[in-house]
Amino acid sequence: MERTLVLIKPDAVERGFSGAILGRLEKAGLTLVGLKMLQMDKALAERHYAPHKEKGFFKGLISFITSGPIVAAVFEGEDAVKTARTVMGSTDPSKAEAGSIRKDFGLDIERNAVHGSDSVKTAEQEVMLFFKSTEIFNYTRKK
Ligand code: IDP
Ligand code: MG
Repeated sequence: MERTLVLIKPDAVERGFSGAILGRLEKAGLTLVGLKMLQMDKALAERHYAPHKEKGFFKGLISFITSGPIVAAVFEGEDAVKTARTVMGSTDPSKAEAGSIRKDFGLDIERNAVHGSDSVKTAEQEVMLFFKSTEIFNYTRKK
């Protein structure tokens, strides 16, 4: 079954939206199979965002993502990667779709409430970066 990594970013955690965001992903049919709270250090943040290291916003992004605790979650389901990103909406909250997580909870293009893996391959790598295999659970979601 496909898995994806979700991070609830410091802006959303500190504004009390963690539960609501997890709820939206569950409501979309995804199964929560891993969950933890942590504060990313610079090394983890730079690894996670390595594909963006040449971008002008990289330094600010590292500083933001390490600025406070985050919630990391693994969600599983058919098309989990795409489903999670659809529920999250576009990167820039001001352009995100009505009813999306970023539209409702994001502040600006940087402080946009959530991260979601962008492909199945990236998801596998990102899940491993944040979770040990024993921290991911197997169960059937009931109706
Ligand atoms: P995504 O999170 O929708 O996949 P990416 O392009 O992968 O978007 O960017 C990663 C993260 O970097 C975004 O979620 C956002 O926090 C931040 N970011 C993206 N573009 C900008 C920008 O133009 N200015 C500041 N931060 C940005
Ligand atoms: Mg991305």
